[in-house]
Amino acid sequence: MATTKVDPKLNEARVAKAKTYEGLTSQQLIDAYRIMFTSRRIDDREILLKRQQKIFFQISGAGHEAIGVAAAFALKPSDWYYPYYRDRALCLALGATPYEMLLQGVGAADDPSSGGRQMPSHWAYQRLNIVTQSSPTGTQILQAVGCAEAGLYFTQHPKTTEKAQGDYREFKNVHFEPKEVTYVSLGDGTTSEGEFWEALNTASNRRLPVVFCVQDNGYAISVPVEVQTAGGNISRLVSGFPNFHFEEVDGTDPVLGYAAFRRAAEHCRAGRGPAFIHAHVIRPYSHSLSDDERLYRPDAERQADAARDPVPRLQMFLLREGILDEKGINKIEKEVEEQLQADTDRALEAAPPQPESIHNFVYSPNLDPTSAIFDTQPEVAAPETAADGKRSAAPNKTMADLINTTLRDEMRRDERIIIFGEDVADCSREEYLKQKLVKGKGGVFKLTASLQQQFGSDRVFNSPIAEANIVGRATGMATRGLKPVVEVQFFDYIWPAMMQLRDELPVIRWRSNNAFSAPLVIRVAIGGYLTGGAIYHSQCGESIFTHIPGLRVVFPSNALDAAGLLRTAIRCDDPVLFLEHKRLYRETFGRAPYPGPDYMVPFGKAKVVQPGTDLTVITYGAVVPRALQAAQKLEREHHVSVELIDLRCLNPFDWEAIAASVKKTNRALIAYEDSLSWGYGAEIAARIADKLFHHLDAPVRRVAAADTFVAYQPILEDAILPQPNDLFLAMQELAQF
Ligand SMILES: Cc1ncc(C[n+]2csc(CCOP(=O)(O)OP(=O)(O)O)c2C)c(N)n1
Ligand SMILES: [Mg+2]
Repeated sequence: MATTKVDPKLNEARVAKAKTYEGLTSQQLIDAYRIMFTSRRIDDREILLKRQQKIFFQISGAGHEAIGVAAAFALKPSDWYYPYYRDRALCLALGATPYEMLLQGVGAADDPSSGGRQMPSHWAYQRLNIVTQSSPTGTQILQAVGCAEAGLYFTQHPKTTEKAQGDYREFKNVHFEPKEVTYVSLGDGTTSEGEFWEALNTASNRRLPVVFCVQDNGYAISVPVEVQTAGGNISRLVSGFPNFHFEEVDGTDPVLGYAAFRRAAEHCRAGRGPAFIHAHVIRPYSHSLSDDERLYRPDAERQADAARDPVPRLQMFLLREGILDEKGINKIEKEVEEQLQADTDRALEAAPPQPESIHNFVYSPNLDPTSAIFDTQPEVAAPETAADGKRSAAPNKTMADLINTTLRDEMRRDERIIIFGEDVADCSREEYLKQKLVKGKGGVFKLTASLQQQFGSDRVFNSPIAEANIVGRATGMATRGLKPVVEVQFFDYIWPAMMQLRDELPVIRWRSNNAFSAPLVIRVAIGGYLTGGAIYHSQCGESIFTHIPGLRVVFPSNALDAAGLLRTAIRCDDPVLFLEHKRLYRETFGRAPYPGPDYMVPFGKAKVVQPGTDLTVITYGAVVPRALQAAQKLEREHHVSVELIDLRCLNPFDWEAIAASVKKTNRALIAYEDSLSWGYGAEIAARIADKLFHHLDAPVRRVAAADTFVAYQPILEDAILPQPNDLFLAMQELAQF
């Protein structure tokens, strides 16, 4: 409301004395009118500019103005906002300017929401706590839940908001307000998305201070509400969620909307739980400029809507109540028009972004996880003294042990770290632990064992079985400055989170031009060779994620690398997908002594597992020990010297190590566990063929799984996944080429 210009003279002359409307003063209603009228006229102006081809897209907030202004007036600037594209009036009321909105329309470098990267009406204003939004319907809702959880966490752990040196915290400013509320809005059609229900479930269960605002204009593009929503009314369907405050309101009336939001905010701030405001609004300008609603809505229906248009309605109200006369209205409208003309002229002159800037902010510009600060040596482990006084070498730990220890060390070091996921807690019913009735679980693979008992149930807890819920909430938390290290129980079940993983988490920094970021870690148990794992417990598929810019992807093959890379993942400033091969968790291969609490391996640095001169094998994960076995056999039986490279990190990957090796051996084989076609090795093979053609004495070869699924029967599994003998034969053939 800070930017709303109000003429003081107008004020004195026109404002009716102390009368208020559900707590709104006459002056606030005048302000509301100015904002709503401005909002509508920006839409009109953008439509004109689009027709003149001066901007490239338009999405209007027409018909939704009143509820947006009501929300902004009832909530606080220190609250958090996850709006959707119809929330133009909300953003104006919170302090965004028409000029800023027009900058996004023209795609200007100075567009504060995205620097010309996002369509108009994709709001993001860092200074106003308006968090970057995207285009997929509904992805904002779980993030808003995570945002609210972060606010509560900061309230309970205020010290965590302090800056710290040497990791992501150096660059992540945290601010919060006790009793803050998170606003999230969506359309009626968007309530059909599963993530909407996942968000309500968690907000309800954890009594989170989230105000859900469904702006129901009766349509989702051309699909009417009764087709989207069973029974045609979302309020009825959600009414069973406990701890909620519910409101169903005429969203074209700012006074009623304001009262509803006031009650909702009070409920949230009192810690009673979330609120749900179902606001009935209208959509007078079709879905977008690409849509003509006359194709599916008859005139009579459209006219009935028009009769409820919030802008003329508020104008009539002000006149009827004697708050403003015609002159007063005209004055406001004239001022708005003049300002908008000036803003438009200025926005049309604004410089576009530089083409060279396209790679800026795909990753953090502040902290480079490939750099030397993430390159430390393992501490030399002290030998153990046995009961008889004899000293022996420090015990070798499994990958599972060292991942657990790394999580423990980092949680001790950084109180912003929280862990959640399916079954990761020791025991959700804390009293069983306290009474020592149970030992605790700590993950289906026990990787998080006893962390809840050590760090408390607000830092380590179970999530519902809902992978989008895990990733979406974590994204909201990380946006606020927490460091979620969440677990997806099996790679095979990561897919419900795919919208968050492709369209949200890795894109947040880039699309907001570095105004927002969400560095977090997702640990995922991956891979086969399980003898009975079958289709749904054996999948790989890492290339699907290395294909996503903005997401770091790590895949260690041994205990020491897992510890070092996980620590880098946690301390770094980017989102990281940390892939843990289930078969390697407790393998004898690659065990190592505890490397100390600061051991780190930088991203994008391969490890030469075995140096060689005749042939380069590039691999990672569970294929590393298999390739090593094959290489050793080849050396023994045929005196072929294989250089074996373990990539360890897949994005970024160590091209220098590959190039140096292939230049030396002139032969390259890429081996990976995923099915052959379009797999991770395809990219490496293409690069070698492209960049090292003149160094090659043989074609680039690949060994990978068959292009089918992983079967249950071990005979089939063996035939499907790459085995040491397959690797041996391929190496032998390539060496002989
Ligand atoms: C996940 C997803 N599916 C489809 C779309 C295309 N789309 C954009 S808006 C929209 C309709 C949304 O309707 P509603 O939630 O009622 O919001 P309204 O536009 O009516 O305000 C659709 C289908 C999208 N953006 N995201
Ligand atoms: Mg709708």
